Amino acid sequence: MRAFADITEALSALAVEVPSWAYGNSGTRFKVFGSPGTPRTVEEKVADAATVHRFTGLAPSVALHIPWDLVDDFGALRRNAEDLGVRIGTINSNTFQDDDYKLGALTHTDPKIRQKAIDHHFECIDVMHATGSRDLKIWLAEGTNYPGQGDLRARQDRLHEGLSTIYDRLADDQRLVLEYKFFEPAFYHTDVPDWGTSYVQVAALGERAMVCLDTGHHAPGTNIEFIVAQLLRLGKLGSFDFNSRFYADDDLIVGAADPYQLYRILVEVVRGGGYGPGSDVALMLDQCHNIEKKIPGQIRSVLNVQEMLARALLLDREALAAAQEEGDVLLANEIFMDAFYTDVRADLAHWREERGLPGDPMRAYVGSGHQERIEDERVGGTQAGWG
Ligand code: PSV
Ligand code: MN
Ligand code: MN
Repeated sequence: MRAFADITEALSALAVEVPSWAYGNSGTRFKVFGSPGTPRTVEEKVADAATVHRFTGLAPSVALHIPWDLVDDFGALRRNAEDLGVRIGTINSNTFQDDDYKLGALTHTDPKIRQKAIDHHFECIDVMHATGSRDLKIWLAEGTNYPGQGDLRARQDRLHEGLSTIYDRLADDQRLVLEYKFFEPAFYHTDVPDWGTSYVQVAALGERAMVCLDTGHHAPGTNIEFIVAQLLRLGKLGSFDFNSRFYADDDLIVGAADPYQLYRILVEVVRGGGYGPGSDVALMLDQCHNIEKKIPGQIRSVLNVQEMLARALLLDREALAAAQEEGDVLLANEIFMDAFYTDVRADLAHWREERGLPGDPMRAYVGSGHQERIEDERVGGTQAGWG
């Protein structure tokens, strides 16, 4: 196995984008619990993201969701973020909370509704210009509930047409990332259910259209690291939405349900050149904190990514490759597991302290009094966007 000293420089490249909606109140279909200290404005969500960055050094950008995060002046929001030491990252569109989209948005049979959905994406691109964002992330809640309800193939054609129109509107330094999800809110079929469909759709657009992989959007048992390897091989992995799940799209803290899976994914990211200088894969969180405090929930999340990344970087790739070449099944697996089982927490604490960060960001946050302060100051925080 490699020594921790060999990976300290590589570790410095880690940047995990946090979602603005992680700071709002969220819940399930059954209940949204309000929590004290919840942001009342977009500016306060950005401030919370900046707090996560201040304690960890790992979260330099925050993703916005439009229209949840609509403000009058995105230029001012951008400056405000920069003053706090972070920047505005991915802009997420939203075509899932408008009655007009009940039967589809970009795939709807009515051209007026399709145009409305396209116009919404144009508005998102305007926001990107003001915020300096690179990525437009599109997740479409489109699909059908009953066999026969829609023409599956015609819907793909309309999807292509809509995506092309949106893609053509992007500037040369902007990208479109298309997220897939195998079910929900539609239950019979989803128009972008899997990486293959997302790949086919973005490949038809051009070089700056990529796939977004949300770790919670697969059927149980799916080998996600294989998808990562394949998309990197094809040069089409644009971004991740990290979270963890036990059953469905649970949006729990990344690495909480299955840290080994996160390790396996990050091994493929590193192996495929998806991390570090020269890579433009965006590592993002897409999570909600329904019952736990939100800022420390996000701190825990970015630390989990860092911890599993450190283990992935510790993997002795040369020894692994040699064992694979030899066909030594057990040795190869042992080498792979050795890095996973390495407890890197003390080394990471030291690494942080050397960089002027708290060795234990979770305890430092609790000790800082910040949570009590925002709970006193903020009365009447808003929901994440749902419900
Ligand atoms: C959909 O389940 C999703 O993962 C998409 O990324 C959305 O933008 C996000 O959740 C927030 O609802
Ligand atoms: Mn997502
Ligand atoms: Mn999701």
